[in-house]
Amino acid sequence: MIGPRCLAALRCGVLRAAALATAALLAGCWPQPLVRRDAADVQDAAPIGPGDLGLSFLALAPCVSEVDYTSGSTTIEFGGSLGTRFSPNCLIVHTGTIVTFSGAFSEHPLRPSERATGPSPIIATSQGTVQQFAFTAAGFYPYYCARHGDDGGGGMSGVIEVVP
Ligand SMILES: [Cu+2]
Repeated sequence: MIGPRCLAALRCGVLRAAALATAALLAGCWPQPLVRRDAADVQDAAPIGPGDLGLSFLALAPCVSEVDYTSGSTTIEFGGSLGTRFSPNCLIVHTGTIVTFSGAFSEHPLRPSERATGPSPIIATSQGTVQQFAFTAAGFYPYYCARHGDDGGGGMSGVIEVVP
């Protein structure tokens, strides 16, 4: 005997599967997970690892390889003795992490990149020396210095990768 709730769940599951299959076919990449891709990413589309929710690695300049990313510290320092760079500039964190940017924003105005995979928690900052942003959604969040970098990942720039 199948109850109405079970039937609804089955129908939902079937619809979801059909939608995923259709989207995958449209993307021309069945049966790989659905991800936003660019040309560089095709060469490196390996999954992040166990527990990831279908989010595959996305090569975004200047962090074009998985080995570019460092974990551990959640503070990104810049300017001063570091010069015109962020350290680390390619940082991987789990969802729910608060990342701290530390340096002179007046000399290195921080900007979120348009290339982010979703709404970026990074807010344009041009004053002060410490700013914190909470990353609640998995994805890739590039950023750059408006004076020494650019939105394409050139110069003083970086990416924060957020995994579940
Ligand atoms: Cu700068």
